[in-house]
Amino acid sequence: MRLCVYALVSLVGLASVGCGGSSGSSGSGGAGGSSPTSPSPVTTTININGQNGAQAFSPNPANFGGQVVVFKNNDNTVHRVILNDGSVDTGDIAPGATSRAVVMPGNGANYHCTIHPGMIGAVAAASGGPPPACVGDYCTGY
Ligand SMILES: [Cu+2]
Repeated sequence: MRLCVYALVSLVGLASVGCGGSSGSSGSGGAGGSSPTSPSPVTTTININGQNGAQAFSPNPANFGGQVVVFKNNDNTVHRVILNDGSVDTGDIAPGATSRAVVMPGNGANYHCTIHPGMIGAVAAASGGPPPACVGDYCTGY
């Protein structure tokens, strides 16, 4: 029994030495590999402040440096942001929550809240140019 335990301990010890070496290198490789290889994306936060038409979102229009946007719901009710062309949908954003990161079109976009269609906003082009002209529904806030 003691021999078995000793054998197990020594095996575990050997295994852990082996694992320690491999996991240490893979761990540092994973951590070190992900940060230098992928440049940290610029993420713009757009705050949801309530059902105030074109003032529902801030900043509006938003200038986003890297096309990646998150929506932070500062209101006390659920909102759901969708691009007017339907190409990006944040899903429900609970009060106090922040949406998943969504990638905006490079030429900017107009969006609205599917739950409160009077909440409208726009994001500027990645170049810093103005947002595209809003056409169709969801262009006039209330
Ligand atoms: Cu809403």
